[in-house]
Amino acid sequence: MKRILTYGTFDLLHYGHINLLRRAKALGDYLVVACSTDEFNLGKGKRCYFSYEERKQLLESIRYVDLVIPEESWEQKANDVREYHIDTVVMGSDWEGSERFEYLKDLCEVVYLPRTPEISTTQIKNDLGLSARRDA
Ligand code: C2G
Repeated sequence: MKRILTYGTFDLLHYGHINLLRRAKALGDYLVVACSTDEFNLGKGKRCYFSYEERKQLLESIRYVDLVIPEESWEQKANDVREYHIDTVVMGSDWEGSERFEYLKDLCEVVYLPRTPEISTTQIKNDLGLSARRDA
């Protein structure tokens, strides 16, 4: 049983996210997705359109996803790899070479997959003239 782990915000879930999750799952048998909490995002100056609970619910409905856990800090990754017995951490290529992930190579395989071009949460928001959720 090869266990895969990936991290992300996954706001305004789109086909670029799905492409990443599908390819990540194809590398193993069990996919854990660490979804960033609203508090963690605020610390990064990010406000999501969907709350953590809403983003978690969307991720749990995806056939490739086996478990969703909260991403609450930059520092939790090594513990996640140990706690969930992870063989491979997978991220999109925008993270390639980042020290946020490279150090995990001492613990597990780290794989960067090509990003899906021409789609992003930011682009969707810009195209729709959205900033943050109106009733948030
Ligand atoms: N992604 C992709 N193609 C896109 C958009 C996103 O492959 N067109 C990938 C990203 O590379 C990432 C995942 O989908 O691996 C989730 O993307 P985001 O929700 O934008 O995640 P991010 O803000 O990069 O958060 O600790 C790491 C962070 O939680 C990552």
